Amino acid sequence: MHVQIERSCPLHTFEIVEKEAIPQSSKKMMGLMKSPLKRTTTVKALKSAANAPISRVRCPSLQDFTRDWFQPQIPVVIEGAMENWKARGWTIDTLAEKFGQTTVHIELSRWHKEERRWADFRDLYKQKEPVRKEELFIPQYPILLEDFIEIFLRDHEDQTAPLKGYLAQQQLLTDLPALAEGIEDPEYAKIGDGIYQRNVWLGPTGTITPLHRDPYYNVFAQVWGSKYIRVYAPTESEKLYPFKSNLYLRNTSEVDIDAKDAFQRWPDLQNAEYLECILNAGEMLFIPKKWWHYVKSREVSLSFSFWSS
Ligand SMILES: O=C(O)CCC(=O)C(=O)O
Repeated sequence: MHVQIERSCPLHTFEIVEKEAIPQSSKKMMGLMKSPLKRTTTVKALKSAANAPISRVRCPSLQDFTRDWFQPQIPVVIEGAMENWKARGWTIDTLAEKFGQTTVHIELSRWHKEERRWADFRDLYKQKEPVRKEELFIPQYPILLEDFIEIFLRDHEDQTAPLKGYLAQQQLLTDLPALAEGIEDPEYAKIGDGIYQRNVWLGPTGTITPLHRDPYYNVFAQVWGSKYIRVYAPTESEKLYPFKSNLYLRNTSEVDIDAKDAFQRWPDLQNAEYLECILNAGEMLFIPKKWWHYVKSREVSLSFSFWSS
């Protein structure tokens, strides 16, 4: 019988790769690259595996991560690198108990009947005059964390409820140092110019962050629950119908990935190659800078994203 010995990720024993270990020339090249895929072998791997699962590695050393994923700009799921995070043992009760009295800001969405999906940023900026009486989407609704948990997370699996709440992209780690004690900044997120922003994402089943891209590297850490994540390389941009008219939506695609008639509405979408994964609790996903991503929660979920430039 083959017995596989599980290796947890002793990051502190890794030899730290100094920033200068990435030669200036390749840094420059990375910036200039049109295609994020420079190494021929990788191009082949991705081409032949269009619409394929994102590769998985277990606790790569920083050198291996830098060489195989960071420098060539290829997404990868990293397993086993969050073993010591206290927050993995927390529940919504722990959060309510520790931080319940904190005012947080959530995204509040109503069901968008015409589009047959929850409203989001796309509707906020697209709203035409006269502005709807009934707002479809409120981006920063203030609420006590314990109320958010009671109203939107606890026993709240009813997908037909009139409102969905999502604590999305909040920088709570600065306001709540005790929350920051539950996690550790991933070494993988420090390779570029250092961590620029830490975001907290806490929400019920079925939250959707529509297809968009950020000007940062993202080490996206899934603490509880799981998420379906789909990513498209920057080379696919033209097939993804980025909003052109609105300044605020330039990093966002018009495409509704879940729409049954998506290929009729956005015909080039069917030619866009993507990679996908289910990101489980305890796993991190490296999303290279400017890669498009679409994220949907499959359970009550807590994630942290570490953006670096
Ligand atoms: O988890 C989500 O809903 C979205 C995450 C995301 O877009 C990000 O970290 O940049």
